[in-house]
Amino acid sequence: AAAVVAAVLGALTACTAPENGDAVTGIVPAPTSAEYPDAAPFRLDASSRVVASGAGAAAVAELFAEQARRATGFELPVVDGEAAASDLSFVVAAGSGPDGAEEGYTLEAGADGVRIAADTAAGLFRGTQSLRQLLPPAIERTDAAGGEPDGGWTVPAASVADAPRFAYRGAMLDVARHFFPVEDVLAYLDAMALVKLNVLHLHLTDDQGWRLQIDAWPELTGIGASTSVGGDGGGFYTKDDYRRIVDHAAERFITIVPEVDLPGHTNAALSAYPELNCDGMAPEPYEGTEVGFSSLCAAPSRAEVTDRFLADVTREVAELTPGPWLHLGGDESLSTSTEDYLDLVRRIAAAGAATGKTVIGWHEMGASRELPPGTIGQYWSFVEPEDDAAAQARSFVEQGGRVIMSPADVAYLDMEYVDDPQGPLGGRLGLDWAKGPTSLDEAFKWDPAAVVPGIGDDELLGVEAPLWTETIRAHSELEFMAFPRILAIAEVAWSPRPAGGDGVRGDADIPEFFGRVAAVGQHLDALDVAYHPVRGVPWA
Ligand code: TNX
Repeated sequence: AAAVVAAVLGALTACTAPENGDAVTGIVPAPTSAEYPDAAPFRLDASSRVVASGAGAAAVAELFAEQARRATGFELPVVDGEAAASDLSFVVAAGSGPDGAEEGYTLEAGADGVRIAADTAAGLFRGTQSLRQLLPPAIERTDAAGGEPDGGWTVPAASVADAPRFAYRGAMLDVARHFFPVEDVLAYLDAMALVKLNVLHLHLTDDQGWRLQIDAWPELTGIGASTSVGGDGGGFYTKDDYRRIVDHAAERFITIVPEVDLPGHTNAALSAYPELNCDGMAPEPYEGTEVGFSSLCAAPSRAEVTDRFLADVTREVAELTPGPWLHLGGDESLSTSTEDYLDLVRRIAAAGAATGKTVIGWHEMGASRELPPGTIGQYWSFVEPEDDAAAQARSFVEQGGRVIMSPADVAYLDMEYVDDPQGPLGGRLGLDWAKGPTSLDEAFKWDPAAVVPGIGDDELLGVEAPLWTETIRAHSELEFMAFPRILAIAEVAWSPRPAGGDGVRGDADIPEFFGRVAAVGQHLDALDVAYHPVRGVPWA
C-alpha cells in the first residue's frame, strides 16, 4: 500500500502548476490515494437515487441528499435495494473501508454509478465530503434556480481510498473575547465538515466573558456575560442553544470540546462572584486584551467555595457534552504563584476527571505531575519550541496522555496574513505575536511529528487550528481569517506526510496544493464563505 501511495503522490507532485481558471480535480485534504482514470464520468440526473445500506448510512445519505436536492431540484430519494448506473450507493459494512481504518472510506465513481463504502457511518460521511468536492461547485447552492452547471452534474471517474493520519482534527473558536451567535457556529461547522475536520473546541470563558449557562452559578452569564473586547456587547449560550450546536456537530460527525479556562483567564467569573476572590471583592468586568492578570484563589479560606464552583461547572458542562473531552485551560496564569498554580491545577483536573471525561489542558498544565492519567496536552508554543513548552508537552505523555499540536506560528488562524490586507468590514485583522504574520504556505509547510522531540505520530492525538477573537467581531471576519489557512491545517491533520524528501511538506508541494485550494475555493464561493483570496493561489 505504501508503494501505491508513494506512486500516486509522486504523480500528483509531478503535475505542473495550475494557472488561474484551470479546472483542477482534487480534494482537500489530499486523500491517501486518488486516481482519476481517463474514463466516462458519472452523471447525476433526475432519475438518480441514493441507495443506503448499513448502520447509520440512511442518515448520512439524507444529509447529503437534502443539500443536493436544494441545488439540483432533483427528487433524489434515499432508498434501499439494488443500485442502478444513475444511483449513488452509500454503504456501511465491516471490512469495507481501507484496512478497517476509523473514518476511512473508499469512493469509486464512473459511468456505472458512485459507490462510497466505509466501516463506520463517520467514514461514510467523510467520503461524502470528497464526493461534494468532486461535484461541480454549484452543488453548494441553496436553490436550483441557476439550472444545470455547464457539463451537467458530473463526477469525474475516480478511485479513492482514504483514511486520516490523526484521529483528532480540530478547529477552535474563541467565543469569549467576542461572542458569536449559534447560527455563526453552525455555519463554521458546515465549512469545517467540508475539509473533514472532526472537532470543534469552543473557548467558552475568558477574562472578557463567560458564554455558557451554568444553573448553579447564574451570575456567570449575568454580570459575567455582559461584556466583550472593546465594548462590543455581551452574549451567552443557553443550554438549549448549546445543545443545538452539539447536535448540528454530531450530524456531521464533529465532536464539541468545551473549554472553561482556569485558573487564569477568569476575570468574568471573578467579576460575577466576589466570594471567588481572595479579597472578597469582585473586580470590574474587563473589555481590554491583556492576559495573565486574573486567577482563582488558592487560599484555604476559599477552598470550599472554589471547589464547589469547580465541581458544579465541570459537572454541568460535562452533562452537555456527549464527547469524551473537557478542556480546562491552564494557560498564561501569570498572576498565580507556582505553588498556587500547581495546587489549583491538581484540583481543577481532579474535578474534570470526576465527571468521567478526559481532561485537556494547554501545555503549561504539564508543569503538574499530578494530572489524572491520560490527560491530553495542547501545545501552543512555536514550531521551534520555546522555554519549557517541549518538556511540559512531554509531561502529558509521561503521565499516560497524548498531545494536540497547535504551534502558534503556523496553526493560529488569528495571526495576520502576510500581505496584511483589509478584512471584509474594512479593518486590519489579527495579531502578530507568533513570529509575525502567517502565510498560507507557512500554515501548510510543517509536520506535527517534527515539533517536539519525543512526540511523534504515536504520541500525538492530533492537530488543531485555534482562532482567537480579540480583533474579530463578525462572522465574515472569522471566515476571512480561517479560510483558506484552515485548509492547510486540515491537510496536515488528515493527509499522509509527503513520501519524498524528509517527510515535511516543502516549497515543492505548494503548487499542487494551491491548485486544489483553488478548486475548493469555487465551493467556498458558492457557499458565500468570505475567504481571503491569498496571492499565489490560482483562484478561478
Ligand atoms: C495566547 S494561546 C492565548 C490567548 C490569546 C492568544 C492570541 C493561549 C493558550 N492563550 O489567550 O487569545 O494568545 O493569539
